[in-house]
Amino acid sequence: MADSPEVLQGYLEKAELVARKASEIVDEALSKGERRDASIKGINTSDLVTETDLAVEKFVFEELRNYYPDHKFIGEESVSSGGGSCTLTDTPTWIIDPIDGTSNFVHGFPFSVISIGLAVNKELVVGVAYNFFQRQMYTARKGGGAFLNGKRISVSNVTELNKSIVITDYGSTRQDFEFIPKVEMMKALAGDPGHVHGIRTLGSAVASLCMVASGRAEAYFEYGVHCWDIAAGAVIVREAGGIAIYPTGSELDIMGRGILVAANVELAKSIVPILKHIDYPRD
Ligand code: LIP
Repeated sequence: MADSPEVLQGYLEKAELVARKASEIVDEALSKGERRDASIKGINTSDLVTETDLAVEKFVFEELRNYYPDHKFIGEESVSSGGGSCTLTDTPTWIIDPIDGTSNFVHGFPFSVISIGLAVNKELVVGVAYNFFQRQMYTARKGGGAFLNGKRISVSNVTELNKSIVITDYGSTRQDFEFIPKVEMMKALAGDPGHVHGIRTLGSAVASLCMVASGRAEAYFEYGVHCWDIAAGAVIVREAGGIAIYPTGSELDIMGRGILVAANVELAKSIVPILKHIDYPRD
C-alpha cells in the first residue's frame, strides 16, 4: 500500500506545498539583500552556505515531520554540519537540498532550487524541485509523469551526441584527482570524439536535471554529487521519459556520488565510453 499511486500523490502534494512555503523564506532573504552573506563550509571558497540554506532546511524538515513523524530525513546542511544521518533504509526517507546552487543564490545567477526527493524501500519515488528565481516548479511521482508548473514535460527526442547539449559541472571541491578528469571529460565531449553542440555548467545539479527533463538539454552527468543533489531530479527525469543511471553505465546508486541522465539509451550509450570514473567516498 505504501507505494500506491494515491499514497505517492499525497506525498508529492505535501512536498510541493512545503517547497512553496519554504520559498517565502528565500523571497524574504532576497528582498532584504541577505543572499551575499555566505560562509565557506568546505575546503575552498566555492563551497558555500548561507543562513537561508539553514533556515529553509529547518523549515522543510519541521513541516514534513509534522505530516510524517515516522519518516526519516537526510538534508545537505544537517549532514554537512555533522548533525544529520546520511543512511538510506527501507523506511520512507526525505532527501533534501534546501538550496541547490548556493553560489548561484549568492550571485543572483538564476539557477537555484529547493529540492525535495523521497525514497521508499530505497527507491526514488517523488521529486519536487522549485527554481525560486524563475518561479518554476518541477514535480514528479513514480508512474505519474513529470510536470513544470502543472504542464506535462518530456525529454528531447535527439539521439545523436553531436546534436546534443550536455550539462556537467566542476563541483565545489576541485582537488586535482577530480578536477583534472572533469576537465578532460569536457574536452572529449566538446572536441574529439563528442563534438556536442555545447557543454553547459549551471552550478546546480537539480536545475541541470530539470533542463534534461524538460527537453532543453539532452544529457547531464557529474561525479562528486551527493544524494541530495540528485534525488528529486532523478525522479523528474525518469518520469519525463529519460534515463538516470550511474556514469559507468550501471544502475543508479543514489549514494554512489555520480549520475548520468540522458534523454534516451542511444545518447547514454554514446556518452558512457567518453567518461572517466572518479572514485569518491560514498555518502
Ligand atoms: C552544488 C551542485 C553543483 C555541484 C556542486 C554542488 P550546492 O550544490 O548542485 O551542481 O557541481 O558540487 O554540490 O552546494 O549548491 O547545494
